[in-house]
Amino acid sequence: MMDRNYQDRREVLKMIAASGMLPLTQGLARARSNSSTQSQGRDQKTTPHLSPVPQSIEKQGQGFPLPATAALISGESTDTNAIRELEETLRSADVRVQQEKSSSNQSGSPLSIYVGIPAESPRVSDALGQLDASYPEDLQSEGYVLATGQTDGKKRIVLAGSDEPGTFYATQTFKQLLIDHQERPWVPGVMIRDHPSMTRRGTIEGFYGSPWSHEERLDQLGFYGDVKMNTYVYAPKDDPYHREQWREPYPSDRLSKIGELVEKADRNHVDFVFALSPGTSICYSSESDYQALLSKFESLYDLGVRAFSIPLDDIDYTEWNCEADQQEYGPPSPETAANAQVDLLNRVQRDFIEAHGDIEPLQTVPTEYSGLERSSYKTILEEDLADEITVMWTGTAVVPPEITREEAEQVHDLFGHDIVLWDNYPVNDFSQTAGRLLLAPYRKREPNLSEHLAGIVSNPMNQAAASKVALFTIADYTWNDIDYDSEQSWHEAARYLADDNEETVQGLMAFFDLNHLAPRFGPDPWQPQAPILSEKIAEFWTTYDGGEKGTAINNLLPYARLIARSPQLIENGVDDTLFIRDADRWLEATDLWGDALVTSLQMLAAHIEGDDERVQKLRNQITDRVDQAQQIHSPPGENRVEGVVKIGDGVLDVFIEETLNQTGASSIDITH
Ligand code: LTM
Repeated sequence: MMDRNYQDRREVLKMIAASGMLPLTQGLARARSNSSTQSQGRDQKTTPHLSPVPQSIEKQGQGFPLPATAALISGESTDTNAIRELEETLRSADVRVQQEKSSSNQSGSPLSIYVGIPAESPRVSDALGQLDASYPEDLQSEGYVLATGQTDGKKRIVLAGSDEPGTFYATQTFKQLLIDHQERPWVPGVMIRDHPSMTRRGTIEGFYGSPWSHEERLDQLGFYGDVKMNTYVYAPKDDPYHREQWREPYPSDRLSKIGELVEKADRNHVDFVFALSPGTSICYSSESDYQALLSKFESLYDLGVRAFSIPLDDIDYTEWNCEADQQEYGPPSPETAANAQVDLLNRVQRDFIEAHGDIEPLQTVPTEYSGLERSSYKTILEEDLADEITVMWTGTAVVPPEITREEAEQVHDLFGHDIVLWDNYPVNDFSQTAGRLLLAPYRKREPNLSEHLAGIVSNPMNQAAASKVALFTIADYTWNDIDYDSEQSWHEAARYLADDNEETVQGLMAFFDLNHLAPRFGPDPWQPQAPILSEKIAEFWTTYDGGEKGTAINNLLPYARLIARSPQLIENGVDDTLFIRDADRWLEATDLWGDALVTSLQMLAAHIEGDDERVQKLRNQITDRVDQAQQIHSPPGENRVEGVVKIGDGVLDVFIEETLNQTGASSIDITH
């Protein structure tokens, strides 16, 4: 086992930033992601922001400024994606790169960067030794060691992966490591040993409503590379070729688009998992149905897909789709459905997955996909489903209030198979989510679920780019579920979107807070609305009711102004055009609600001064803004359930209503 370093990694990062640094004068264009996020006008980056948080970081020496030239030494078999990422990072930092293969002699460059798998590249292994960086023999798959330092007057950077994805992830971390310095970017002196807590980390496009566009999917796959997610399950409920017309082959234009996705996924070390949901109409005992399923899978195999899923969620197992199944399995029931499903899944695992020999084990979503109650359906899966098949589970409910380690252990025992959590967050396809963007961080998942879960895939919103806020934090959790800090991760998500521009980060955080509510199937959300604003409002009333009315107003006013300015800050500071497009109507509503909030405080001030005329004018302005905000609907055709756009509902509107009630004889109901 690798030695775990339980020091607070963020403290180490601060120490790294503080050590040996000269005053900062000049920014550098941060080497950016391969997703569409490209920001301008970022502030000085004086501390590395490493997200996901690595398992172990140690400070090692002072670091050094990145020279203008560097020798890049890679092995013959070094991952080309890692090399591409590294070259891009170096190019953005104005470093001229001289390529060297392992066999050639050492160059005279002031900096040598070694990249590859030590077991395959002796020079990578030697360079680790020169930096006194031990490489754990048992480093897990997708793990890496990143070491920087100077010995014998020579600067060295080593990016050593346990495998190709590990090497790629080392380059992603290196990209985040560089900080701003006087003339040149600064390479902090570090020794990072890292690996993921969970094997599967990613998303399942498994919602109802408008599927993601091709552009959105390509953008997502680049983003997953940035945040070290490795799984994208293609399962959009409303793609007819995935579910209702599952037997029909994809038309060639659609197939070629999927081919592009597979390629982009490969470039980012993401497994493109193709899912087919035949459950609404399949006749389990029909050979022609089985062959239709197989030939659909084969057509995807030919495109390069090497991971498959058969989700059987949201189907009726109290009826068969054909008479032949009644003959074969008996009257419809959960048990006979389980038998038929097991036959299908095992046959695909054996005849397709194992026959090819280069495909990952099959994944499935059972019809009973939530809860922890024993049932004969689950017992049949536990006993008869081929051992290799991975089972997805959504938690104690379709949208669970939390997930504990004990529950994770129970579900593993219940199904007796590898369990991947299909987490229905931040999906917004059910009625309680109408009019909402869900922008809270990932919370209420106990640390160390990785002890019992093989992974987590998030079911995101129809709004792909807006889902990046939650997904960023889920990536952080799944990579390192012991050290995960939801608040910190949430800020890092804002920083990622804002490209480190602090004002934009502030605007985003205010906006995220107003879209924090995460509903369940029922009246009680599992994450509350606007916790930051709620706290500020509670403080406001304590001070106001304590008789310090002016102080209360002055204390809240700056935050109210930040809310009112946040749409502009975001539109100017976030270069991810897909995010801006997704958030467009919510930004428009925030503009109006923010203005109403500021005006409500001005109205209270006028009321205290006894300026009744101004109070009336401001009252009218508030009701006008609120009326306008309540006309804004979620984009037509996007979500399964549409509605008036919700912004800070239950907090912001209630506060404004209370201020109106303070200043007028008649009470007005303006709540959402
Ligand atoms: O959660 C599962 C396994 N299936 C469906 C999803 O397709 C849907 O997006 C979510 C949220 O409404 N609920 C489901 O039951």
